Amino acid sequence: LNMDVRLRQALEQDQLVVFYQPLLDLDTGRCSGVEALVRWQQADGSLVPPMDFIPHAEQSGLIHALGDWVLERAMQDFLRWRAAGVELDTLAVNLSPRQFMQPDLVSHIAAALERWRFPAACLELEITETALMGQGAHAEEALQELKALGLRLAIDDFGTGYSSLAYLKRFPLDKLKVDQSFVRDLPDDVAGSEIVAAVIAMGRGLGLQVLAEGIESRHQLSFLAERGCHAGQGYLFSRPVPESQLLPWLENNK
Ligand code: G
Ligand code: G
Ligand code: MN
Ligand code: NA
Repeated sequence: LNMDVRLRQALEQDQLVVFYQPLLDLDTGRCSGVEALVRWQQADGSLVPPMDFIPHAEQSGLIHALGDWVLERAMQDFLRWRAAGVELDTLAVNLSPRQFMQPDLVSHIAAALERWRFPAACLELEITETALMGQGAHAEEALQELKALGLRLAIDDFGTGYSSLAYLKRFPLDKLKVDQSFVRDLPDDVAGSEIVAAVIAMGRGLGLQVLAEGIESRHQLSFLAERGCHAGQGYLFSRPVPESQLLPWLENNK
């Protein structure tokens, strides 16, 4: 069977699972939220990473159904944690370029918020720079409409896309997620360190929250915290974990 058919079946037969990776406030060390990251669970229990199927879903158009599924599953999980008394402010969900181009994206998201009575201020959509570019006025309009729903917007993989910085002035953004490629070699890599420090300063100056991705070591963490990075995410804190492991992790990391 080809990938497209198998993936369609996976969606229908509930073979996709959403993992969650904690987002940490670097000032307080507190977990402020999670990023939802989809995986495809095979019959033998093994997990196919999103890199191996998201591009196919993008090509076939299945990304719309898949994206809706991830969003709604993640919303339900998040509401369940909150009902259990866990204080989380942020559910971050990735939007692929094709999802972002979809003309009825805004009404889709609005309907999902409504359906689950989800607090819009807790939802953060992650969009890459590349997805925003080459869309003319559409990108700005779509972002304004999404903001009008009350949710938050983050630039994912910041610094790696094909874009100019001009969009930072025009678009109603809330957060920059500094790509892990800049964080990986901190603090030894001089160029990388300068770039990260400058991005943090620029983000702060623009009133944006700055989150560093891919934090794996204490050295990276202290470099980032000293330079005023607001938030972080990475294996140092936690890998993306299945739903069942998130509450125990939160309990152990209060
Ligand atoms: O999960 P990993 O940990 O391997 O994620 C790899 C990539 O897959 C990331 O770039 C992430 O943005 C993307 N990704 C993960 N989950 C989703 C999803 O639900 N929707 C979209 N569009 N991309 C996702
Ligand atoms: O959406 P985005 O492209 O930012 O996806 C984040 C990706 O980074 C996912 O594949 C996630 O599993 C991965 N990731 C998260 N934390 C770390 C980390 O500390 N190190 C590395 N190498 N990858 C990470
Ligand atoms: Mn992301
Ligand atoms: Na990223």
